[in-house]
Amino acid sequence: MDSRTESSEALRQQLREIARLACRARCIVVSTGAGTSAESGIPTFRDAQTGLWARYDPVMLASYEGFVTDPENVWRWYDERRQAMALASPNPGHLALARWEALALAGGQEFLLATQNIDGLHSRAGSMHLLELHGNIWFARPLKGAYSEACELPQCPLPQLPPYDGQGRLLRPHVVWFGEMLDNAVLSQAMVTAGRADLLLVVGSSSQVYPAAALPHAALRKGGTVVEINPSETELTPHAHFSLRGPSGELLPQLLAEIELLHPAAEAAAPAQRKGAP
Ligand code: BJW
Repeated sequence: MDSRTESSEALRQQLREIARLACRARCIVVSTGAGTSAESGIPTFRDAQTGLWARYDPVMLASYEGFVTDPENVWRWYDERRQAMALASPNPGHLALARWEALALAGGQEFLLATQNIDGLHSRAGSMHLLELHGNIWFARPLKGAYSEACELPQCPLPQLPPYDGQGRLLRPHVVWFGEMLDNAVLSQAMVTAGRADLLLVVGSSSQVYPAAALPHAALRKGGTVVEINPSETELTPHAHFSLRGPSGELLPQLLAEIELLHPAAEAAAPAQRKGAP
């Protein structure tokens, strides 16, 4: 066996083992970051050269202080990103997560997807039990308003920068900037569910930004199994039980294929697909 065959066999064995755990788990949590959308053409933040923070200053563009200094500049950046995201489509990784969730729910398992992404691609892929920890770029809220005042802002590009609401209040993107608290209800649901997860996957995140990066540790403290999917090592790698090295648009469909071979709900959900399975 050459080393490439050996490593692809090792990967297959890991995927099988994770699939076994996925079928036995009562509660599954998947936590995604920017890398999950990379294969949809949306740049990550911290990747050298291609990451947004290699080209833009996060203090000017992703902080409350930057926004109040120059709301038009910040909105221009978000409007450009909205235009790029509007052209993007969910990739095979997003679709595999949505299909896995459907199987898990059909089998009576609890399944939660907690994403740091603001691009809306998980819901476009069909994910239902979804928490958007850092908000959603397709929504806006008054600068001095609560999270609950967020409303959809579908026009793209925006006709006026910065946008105002019907009462003349300056709107801000419905996202979470550095130094801002996450929506308390959203964060506590994510933390509590992670704490009871038998299996937690972290996909496409550098695991540097808190509190999202704390989710796998909540699972680890209660004895949950943690799996990382990422082409590179991250701060989570030393703590994860499994680290699968590669793009999520390839590895998540491979994992789903292994789950579909074992999952009791797969037969009912897709009998035609299973007939061809080895
Ligand atoms: C692939 C792939 C492929 C590539 N397949 N994978 C000092 C000062 C101020 C604050 C702090 C401080 N120290 C700590 C803090 C707290 C701070 C924090 O964690 N900072 C760290 C950076 C040090 N956190 C906060 O401020 C949070 N709030 C908070 O803690 O409130 C309490 C508080 C209140 C007051 C004061 C202090 C604390 C809020 C964090 C909000 C983050 N916001 C952003 C912008 C969102 C809006 C927007 O998009 O414009 O969220 S920043 C950015 O980072 C974005 C992301 O969601 C987030 C995480 O990034 P992610 O998803 O991990 O992406 P990358 O690029 O880092 O990694 C991509 C990965 O994908 C890489 O590993 C690749 O290898 C991989 N990859 N291709 C799979 N095909």
